[in-house]
Amino acid sequence: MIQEKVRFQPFSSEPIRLIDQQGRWIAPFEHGLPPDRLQRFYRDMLAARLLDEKLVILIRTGKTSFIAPHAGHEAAQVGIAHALRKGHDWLFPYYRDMGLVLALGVPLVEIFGQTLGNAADPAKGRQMPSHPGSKALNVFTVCSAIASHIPPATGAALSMKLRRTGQVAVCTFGDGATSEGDWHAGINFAAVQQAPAVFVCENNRYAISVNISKQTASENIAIKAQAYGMPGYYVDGLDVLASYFVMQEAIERARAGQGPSLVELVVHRFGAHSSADDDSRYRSREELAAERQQDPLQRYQRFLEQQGLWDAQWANELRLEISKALEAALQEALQAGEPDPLEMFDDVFAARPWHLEEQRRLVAEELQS
Ligand SMILES: Cc1ncc(C[n+]2csc(CCOP(=O)(O)OP(=O)(O)O)c2C)c(N)n1
Repeated sequence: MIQEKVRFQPFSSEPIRLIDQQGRWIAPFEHGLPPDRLQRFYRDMLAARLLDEKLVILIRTGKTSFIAPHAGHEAAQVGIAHALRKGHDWLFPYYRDMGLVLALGVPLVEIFGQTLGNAADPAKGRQMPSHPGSKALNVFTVCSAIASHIPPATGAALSMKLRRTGQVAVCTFGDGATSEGDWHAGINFAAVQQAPAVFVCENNRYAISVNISKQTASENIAIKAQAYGMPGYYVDGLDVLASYFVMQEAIERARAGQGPSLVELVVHRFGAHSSADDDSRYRSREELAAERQQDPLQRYQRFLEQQGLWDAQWANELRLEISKALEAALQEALQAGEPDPLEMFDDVFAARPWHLEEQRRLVAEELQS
């Protein structure tokens, strides 16, 4: 029964943490996870980091037009991905979740296709990069407008409840999104309806240049849940196992019909907000250097080392294997070529109305001349 598994207190004054900076397990319970699962967390975090590095190369070499770096969010994102039932539950992500969709199993070729906006993109190159989606894996396609996906996540969760599917809708967003009206409307309605949703804030304490101190006067984000009548968990999002176990508890709670939760995963944003931002104009390099000392990968590496599950050779081989997979997928995506320009008239409506037919014909003529 879910009650027997309850481990975490909502509204704690300190972030929930299971592994300390030195990599020691500090929780009052056994993690109980097999070695291959523990190593898998590391693998997925490393893959997320290497994907981020690859995206930086793609923007610097002009092969893509936009990126939203996710380095520093890996532990949170991998924790979320592992707590979901992949392909069964639904994920409503935001633009900084490339590490999350990768850990969830969205194929690298699709990720790069979307990044290049070419024919390898299942969404036909229509959106800007960092806007993935996957029908096969129940990943709701990212929309740029922050918090606009919160009411849809609530609606999907309500549908899951009414149809008794046993699914859960997990919805992620940044700290800036919590100031949007849609955020409040969606979360309130989910609580009123006791919908099986989990709302997850990847709090990196910046919304572009706006520091969290200018975003909210609340003690933290998790505490906002109190007003809506749902638990709010304040978690160290640089700790992959804390992120995983708290997410798992919130998801299972929702699945058992006990309603939604708000989970705040406190992370760092190591990169700029996006490729259109120069963060040195609003945060000091000293602040960033101090944050980099708390790299979530290194912390988890220390934990694995203490468990006898990490050595340099294994990690090097893993790095090589992932790098090769990234390069192979990128090459495959590059070879897909440009999408058919006439596809821009498809999917506006299920069927093309007369005026889109007309415009399509004019463009086709133009292309032929
Ligand atoms: C409704 C809306 N307003 C403004 C923007 C412009 N915008 C894009 S990202 C962003 C900051 C979001 O910050 P946060 O939610 O903290 O997420 P982070 O990027 O830090 O992960 C803003 C204001 C937008 N995309 N949508």
